[in-house]
Amino acid sequence: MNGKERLLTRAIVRPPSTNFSDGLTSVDLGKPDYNTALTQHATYCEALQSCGLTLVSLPPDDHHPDSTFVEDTAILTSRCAIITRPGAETRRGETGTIEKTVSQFFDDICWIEPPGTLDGGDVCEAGDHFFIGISERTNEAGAQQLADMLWVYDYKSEFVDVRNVKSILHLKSGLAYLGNNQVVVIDELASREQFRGYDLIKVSAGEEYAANCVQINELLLIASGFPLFEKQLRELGYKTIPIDMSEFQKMDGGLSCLSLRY
Ligand code: CIR
Repeated sequence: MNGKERLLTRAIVRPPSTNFSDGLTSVDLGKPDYNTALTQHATYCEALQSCGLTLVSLPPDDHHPDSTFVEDTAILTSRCAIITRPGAETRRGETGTIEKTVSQFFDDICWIEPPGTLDGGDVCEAGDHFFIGISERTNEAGAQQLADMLWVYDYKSEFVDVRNVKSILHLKSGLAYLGNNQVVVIDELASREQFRGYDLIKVSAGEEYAANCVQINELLLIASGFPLFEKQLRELGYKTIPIDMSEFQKMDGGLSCLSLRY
């Protein structure tokens, strides 16, 4: 299933703004430290570069405290780009700069329109197939619009309703596609029929946050501090780069949210 993995060459990133700690969060892990977040973001950017990516770094946006989580604002495929309409109203204004940046690199751009809402964190690309999460942020109209757009570009997609999985904000908070038919999943998603036919790498209890990992070319970015998961991946032959994500975790963010890769 879905053998082809695309070579990634670029990533859009945006460092956290000074008011980063005013962003949305549903977890009770305390207030993030801004300077530590900046350092962690810089380390993340170095890791992307070590995977062979050229960075397009946008200036911090103080009008939008969640704007460092660029992944939610667009879906970048090898055939087209889709500018999202984020589910949280406070995040809608983030897409303007992203659209300008994306239009420098993509000829084919589509937009999610009202009443649809869609966050990039709910979209998991698995070769020519996309899993689209329906969540508190992505509604059915948004998911359907995206599925229709992807179909035009010869991609297949299927919905995964995660509204009853309270431990995750987005689909990709609990799911990652690593290529070669291998999917990382949290327990609560492991028995979903959409993932039948894939080789599942199940994240151990207590390490659920680690499910949001990112395969970039030959390397796999993972959150540090999850030894069971890291061991599991190493044994499967993955070359991992662990990154401290503590300050972003406090704001409900994971590794994938901090970049748009293409
Ligand atoms: C939010 O609640 O929108 C941000 N604080 C976190 C977004 C994380 N994005 C992602 O998982 N793709």
